[in-house]
Amino acid sequence: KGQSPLTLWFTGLSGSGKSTLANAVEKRLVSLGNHTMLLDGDNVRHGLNRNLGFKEADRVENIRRVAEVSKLMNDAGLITLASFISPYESDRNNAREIIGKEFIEIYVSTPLEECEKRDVKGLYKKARNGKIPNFTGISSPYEEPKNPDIEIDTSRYSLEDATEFVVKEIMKYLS
Ligand code: GGZ
Repeated sequence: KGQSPLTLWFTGLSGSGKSTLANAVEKRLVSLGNHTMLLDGDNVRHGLNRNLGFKEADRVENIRRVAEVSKLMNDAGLITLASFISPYESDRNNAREIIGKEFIEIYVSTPLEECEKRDVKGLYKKARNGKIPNFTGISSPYEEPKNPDIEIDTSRYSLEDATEFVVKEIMKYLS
């Protein structure tokens, strides 16, 4: 299948496996000959969005800017993979409005219990101890997508199988 611009929008809790999955999906898409751009907190919150934190208004602006950048990347012909908690339904809807029909919502639905058990960076522990305010799932809301285009719970599959599943679903949107 040939190149057609898309924005693959990964939403889910911290530690749900969004970025790991987005990275693996990106590798597969590149090996199939696609040109991609991956956006996540690591490359966006340290640069473009370094002035934003985790209050509601900052998250709203974070997602708005990422949606606008995703749109620009799509206009350049790239497949964008955007991996952000994006906890508010209204912001994801707004991203869909900005990006248009290229927007594909991928809900990484790994349960909070599992994310907290993984606690890869020790952030949940700090949040429980009150050391990180407004932490998603603990002291800040996560509004579950009601009708995602793709849903995957990474606690139930190997990374390989999860990647395979998501890539197969994405193929339906590639011309
Ligand atoms: C949620 C936080 C917070 C708070 C720091 N709440 O697991 P991580 O570390 O690597 O991913 C999380 C990342 C979330 O940034 P996003 O840009 O995806 O968030 S949003 O879409 O809501 O704007 C986590 C870290 O930042 N982190 N403080 N309070 N996650």
